[in-house]
Amino acid sequence: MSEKVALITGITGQDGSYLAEHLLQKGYTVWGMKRRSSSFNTSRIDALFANDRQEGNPHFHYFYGDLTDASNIIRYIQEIQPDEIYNLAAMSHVKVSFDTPEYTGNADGLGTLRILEAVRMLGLTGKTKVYQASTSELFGLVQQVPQSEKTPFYPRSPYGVAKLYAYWITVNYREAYDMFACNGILFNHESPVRGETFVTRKITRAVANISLGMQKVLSLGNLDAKRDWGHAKDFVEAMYLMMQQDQPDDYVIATGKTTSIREFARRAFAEVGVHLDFVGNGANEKGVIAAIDRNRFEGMVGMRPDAIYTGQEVIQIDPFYYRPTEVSLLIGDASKARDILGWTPKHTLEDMITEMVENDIDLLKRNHHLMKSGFVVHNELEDIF
Ligand code: NAP
Ligand code: G4F
Repeated sequence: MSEKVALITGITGQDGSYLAEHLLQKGYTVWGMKRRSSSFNTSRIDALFANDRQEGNPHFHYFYGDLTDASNIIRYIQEIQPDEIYNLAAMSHVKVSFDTPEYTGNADGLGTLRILEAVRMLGLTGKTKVYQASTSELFGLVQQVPQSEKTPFYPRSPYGVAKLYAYWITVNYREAYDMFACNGILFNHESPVRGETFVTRKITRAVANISLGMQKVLSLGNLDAKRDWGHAKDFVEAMYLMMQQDQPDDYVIATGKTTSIREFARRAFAEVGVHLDFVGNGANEKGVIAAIDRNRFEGMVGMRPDAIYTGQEVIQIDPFYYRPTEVSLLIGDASKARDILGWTPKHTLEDMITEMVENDIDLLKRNHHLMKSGFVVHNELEDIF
């Protein structure tokens, strides 16, 4: 077993939670950086905390911090003396970055510099390895298909531009100070704990809601965009593998397959036996129920499909969700990661959609049961994004 100490920023996020579990299984001591929040936001890592009700994991610890606070970052890196830092924290929503461009630049761009600089100032360049959560958003208006480590970048959002700075400052610190600093250029990756405001989870939650009669219609933006979607569990393993190499380097992590938002929605509804037709164009396009496989619906949802009917419009376009500049097509070439890290994805998109839909149906049923007992379990204002 390893005796290494890892520090993960973004511990409360999708990737932070999966990576923490992965490293704890490998015997690491894990420290997570958590932002102070006015409400509970640790649901993804609750099982790791020790409290009055459970023992938790004795090798898991957290501290309060923020990527915009250099003094806090320096203090904790000094105290923890990590062998590996995984910088996963970010304002990670592309559309929101158009509304908060300066903050996004500060947290996602300069935040990375603060971590690298802390390692350098503290004299830890020979000890502490740094992983930077880079992104396929760097490719933006793609200059090549598929995209590899050699493809020129062309970011299309304040988020992408901030991550471009973070990418290059990581490369620069590696070259200037001989640090082990690497970029994982990860394509989109999802899971049952994906944030509810990203399109895949927004769709799978809506499939559950609509099936159980708790939502009528799902509003989406650009259905034509295509993404290379993998599973977050596979992708955190790639992060770990990059940090175990003798030499630091940058790697594209992707499945090599691309799917449109429209097709993802079609497959997610098909999981519960609801078959969609898409009619109309642009902002007038609609997803309409063409047929319902009653046996499949009852098998998956656990009740007769009384809440829905053939001809029902379940998807509509709301231009609110369009972005000022869009990334239309992402498809990655991860052959370098396959050849050097021995990494290939284990999950298929089909299995992941099944897992996400099943999870959202279960969650909704549990929450519905709690709500009927008087508990407030979800604030629907979260649906504005
Ligand atoms: P996520 O679920 O949105 O998690 C982001 C994490 O960052 C959360 O823990 C969040 O804390 C934290 N955070 C945000 N701003 C912060 C700040 N100023 N200081 C400290 N912590 C802050 O994102 P994810 O999907 O796990 O992605 C992890 C990383 O990979 C991100 O850097 C993202 O940009 C990048 N990435 C993601 C994908 C993908 O498809 N998932 C692909 C490529 C790259 P709160 O819980 O308090 O909000
Ligand atoms: O799910 P998304 O919001 O993810 P996006 O923009 O690709 O960004 C994610 O992946 C990046 C890696 O490439 C990460 F770096 C980033 O942190 C994040 O995790 O949107 C995917 C696509 C976009 O083209 C968007 O325009 O779906 C389209 N879309 C259509 N309707 C929508 C919606 N996206 C969202 N969030 N909500 C919609 O209603």
